[in-house]
Amino acid sequence: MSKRLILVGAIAVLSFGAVGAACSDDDDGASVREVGDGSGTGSGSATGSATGSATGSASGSASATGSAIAEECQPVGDLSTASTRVNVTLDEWVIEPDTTTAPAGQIGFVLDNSGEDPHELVIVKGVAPADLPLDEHGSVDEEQLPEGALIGEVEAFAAGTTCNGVFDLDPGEYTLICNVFEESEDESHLKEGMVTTFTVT
Ligand SMILES: [Cu+2]
Repeated sequence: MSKRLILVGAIAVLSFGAVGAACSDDDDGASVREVGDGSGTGSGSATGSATGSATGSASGSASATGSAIAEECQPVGDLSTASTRVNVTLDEWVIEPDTTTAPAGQIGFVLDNSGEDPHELVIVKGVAPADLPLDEHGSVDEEQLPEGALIGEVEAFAAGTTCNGVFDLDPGEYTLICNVFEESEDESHLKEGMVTTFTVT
């Protein structure tokens, strides 16, 4: 009984302290304005808006750098519809399919990023590795590829995870590329060696 009374007393003191703090904040007009300017919204929702803007800027920078930052697997198509599966290991600095040929159709690329960086898979048709148009960083300038050559891609996903993409491929010669460019390290994954050829029969 006496314990409970003490607890109630403590809570009363705490609440009083909180109210006191809030009042003194209100009195301090300068600091209240500063919080408001910083978050752009009311100080009452400071936690909510902090989380929201963190998520927003993460996806924003991902698209700005051409997918180099996105790490969540974004599968392309439905792997269960693939007529053939090709397992591909992505690592520093290789792209290693478990086969270099596959029959035309819905080819499912099952990607295993066993490296330490995010990697991606870009599929280009009819342009040999030596003929790829490069930008100033040594990455493929996707806009400069011949029309129709860019078949598709599985965006960069995190190290130690898997992802997949299904692409309807006609017979022909294909080039598989990781076109990630890490600005902080000035490192083009293609230039480091993440490119290989693949034949569809
Ligand atoms: Cu890569």
